[in-house]
Amino acid sequence: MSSAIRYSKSIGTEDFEREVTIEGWVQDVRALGGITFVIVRDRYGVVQVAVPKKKVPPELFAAMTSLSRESVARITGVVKKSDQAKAGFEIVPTSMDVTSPAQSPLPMGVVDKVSVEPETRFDHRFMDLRKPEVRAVFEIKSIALKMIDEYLLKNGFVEVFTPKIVASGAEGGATLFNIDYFGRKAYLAQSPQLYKQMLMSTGLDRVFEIGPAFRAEPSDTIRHVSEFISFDAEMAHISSMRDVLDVLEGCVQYTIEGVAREAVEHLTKLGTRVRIPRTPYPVITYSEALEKVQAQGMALRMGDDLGTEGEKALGQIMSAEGFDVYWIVEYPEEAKPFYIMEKDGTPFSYSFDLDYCGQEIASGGQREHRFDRLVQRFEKKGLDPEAFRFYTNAFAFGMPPHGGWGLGVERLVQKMLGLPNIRETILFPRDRTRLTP
Ligand code: AMO
Repeated sequence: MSSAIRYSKSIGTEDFEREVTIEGWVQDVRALGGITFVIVRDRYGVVQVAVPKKKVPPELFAAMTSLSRESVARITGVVKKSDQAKAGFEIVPTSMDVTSPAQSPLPMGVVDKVSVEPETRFDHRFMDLRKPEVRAVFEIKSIALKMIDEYLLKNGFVEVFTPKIVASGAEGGATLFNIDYFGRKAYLAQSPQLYKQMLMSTGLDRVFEIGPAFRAEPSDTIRHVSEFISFDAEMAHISSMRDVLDVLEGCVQYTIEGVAREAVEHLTKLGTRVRIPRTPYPVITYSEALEKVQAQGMALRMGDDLGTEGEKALGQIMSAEGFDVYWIVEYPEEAKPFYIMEKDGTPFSYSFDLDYCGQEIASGGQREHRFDRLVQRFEKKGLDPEAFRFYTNAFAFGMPPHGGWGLGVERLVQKMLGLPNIRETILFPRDRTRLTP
């Protein structure tokens, strides 16, 4: 806000009997005859403006009484102590300017108690976001991203940006979005996988990227969208996959603790608290996870994806043991992409998922850094290594052992705040049916 305009939360007892100017959305107008109350909302809260008919000019009284809801008004007035107003004060106006009138009827209510269909909310997201509890999620998401940055920069990581228009996918053909690149076939990046790995051969040995990732997800679920923010990292010169787990565990814990500490105001608006996960995060192998969910009666076989239901069942088992966040490691090699290192002599791989209350939030692993073995893995997966020459080249001329992860930022925020649907953590979600707003 400009220095002349005050936020609701900045006004206090020291302002009593002084003149201030506020600007915000007209949340409510209550005309009681001799006095009109106008509730003005800004980013941080609301201010009650009291307009006594006898004490203000008639034109001002008439203008304030006929304000339409959700108009933006700039109001100058004197701050008066008030025991009736929630904030302990109210403003008696001396002038008012409607900086942007709102048409009526409104496409949806902002403070009405009636519940609005999700589709209506997302169709009019600008209006939906006027609700403090809806907006609070994005204040919290921003704090979470700051925590991630802080932790990684402290730990020697360099922030990088890799192309989002790419020539080949890394996460399977099924979820690629095709684009026409000057007559050539190209795709929207599903993940920075190939690029962050190539950087490991350069000397930039710890990198991270927080940016959009695109997946043509065919299914409508509460945890899949077609555009999400992926927090990726890659680190070289590792001794084992455990080095990677340590950094990601440190980062996730730092982020959750940081949000619990620094986002209190926004968490209160949302009516929630963040539970601090117990550390160290327990490590269970895929085989153990499978046994645990099989014991609950789920018909999963070795090699099967745990799936939404399996992850949920495991979440309940782990939470009963006091753990909200836990590792699942060593998935079958068959289920993992070409870039994951095999655990020789077993059908498993050096891979992991990080699950938070029954939902995968990150996956990663140690990568196959040996050129010959990488080529074999391409062949095993039925992929042509030549098509990935730009990537495999980086392995033919000196590539240190390395590993990393991709974490869905929205899934982390969703789980941290206990939100029912990932879309609540995205300003303008993209899914199979939604391309606007
Ligand atoms: P993966 O495909 O498991 O791994 O994705 C990593 C994380 O990204 C999030 N995510 C999604 N979030 C919302 N909507 C989606 N459609 C969606 N798809 C994925 C999840 C998931 O855990 N390259 C590897 C990572 C690596 O090995 O470094 C990868 O992309 O939270």
